[in-house]
Amino acid sequence: MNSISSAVALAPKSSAPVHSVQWTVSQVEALYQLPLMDLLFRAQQVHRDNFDPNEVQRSALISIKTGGCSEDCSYCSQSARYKTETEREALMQVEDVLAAAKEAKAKGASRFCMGAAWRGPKEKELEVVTRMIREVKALGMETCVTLGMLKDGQAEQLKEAGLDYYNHNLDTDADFYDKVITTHKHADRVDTIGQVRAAGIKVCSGGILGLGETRRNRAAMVAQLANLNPPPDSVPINNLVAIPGTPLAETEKVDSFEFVRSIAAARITMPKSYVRLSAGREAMSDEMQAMCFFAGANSIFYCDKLLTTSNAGANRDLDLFEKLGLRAI
Ligand code: SAM
Ligand code: DTB
Ligand code: SF4
Repeated sequence: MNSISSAVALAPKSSAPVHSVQWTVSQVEALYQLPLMDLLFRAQQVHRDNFDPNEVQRSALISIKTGGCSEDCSYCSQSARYKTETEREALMQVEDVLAAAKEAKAKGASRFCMGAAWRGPKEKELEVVTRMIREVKALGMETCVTLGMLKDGQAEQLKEAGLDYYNHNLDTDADFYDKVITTHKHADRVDTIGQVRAAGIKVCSGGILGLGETRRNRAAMVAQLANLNPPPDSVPINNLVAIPGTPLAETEKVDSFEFVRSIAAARITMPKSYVRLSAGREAMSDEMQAMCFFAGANSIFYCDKLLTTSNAGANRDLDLFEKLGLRAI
């Protein structure tokens, strides 16, 4: 058996109901272990079977509430526990968010994602966010918010306001989670994702690489995402942006090919999901980004700033898309 057919043989077993295709960690790890060219070829085949391979979706991102977060995520500039350059700011005004959405739409973004540095939203805060969602939606853009953990009934309020996507990352392997975050649990993340889905909102959930995790942890994270039932509609894969002052500021960077392999593993295990090449893109070469698109990434954050850190700007992206013959949507 050659390496591709042995990887095909490792494809997960499907059993009823329709969506319950389950991947074991070892099966995902076996994908990582393929020769790179075999892995890329297989990922590209899966990609072509499910998507136009020359199209990339663009989401703009804005921080509507920055800093002062109660949680202790060791990678985050916005945790109140670490001394970083990020200053705490109040929740933005609805009209300022709307102005930013209009600007993002004019630049070509199809989705507007609003992020808040909260453990979860309070009722009053959620009310303001629902107004933001209604106004952005009225522009004809898709809406996404990421507000932390939700309480009963909050996902329904967001749905009622017209929310399309809720971003809530699993972030890392369940078995590694407490090395990175102690103020909430991996199971809490899964619970919020369930609430979002039950309310009829599309799920955006992915993770971060470069937290000091092993390849086995990476494969486990990919399997845990793929085994959500069904897999997330959108899967952001972030490369750690090292933030001075956080516990992970000096963590060793993930090898570029390991990152590309992770994109390919996400593509193969979640064939119908949009895989977003997310944070960390500014530090990537054009060649590495091209390899990620070949491995099956078909979405990006398209804006000069992510939440608190800078992003590859729109002009660089448009130049790259032109060089690669990619169509931005
Ligand atoms: N507070 C909410 C939460 O944690 O879900 C929403 C905002 S939080 C900043 C959104 C996501 O950003 C995190 O789940 C994590 O994946 C990503 N993120 C945060 N800091 C990052 C960093 N320094 N590098 C890469 N990704 C990061
Ligand atoms: C996601 O997975 N990545 C985005 C978005 N969802 C909210 C956030 C990236 C944050 C990068 C670090 C910063 O700018 O603070
Ligand atoms: Fe807070 Fe989210 Fe940052 Fe964690 S990742 S500290 S929950 S803003």
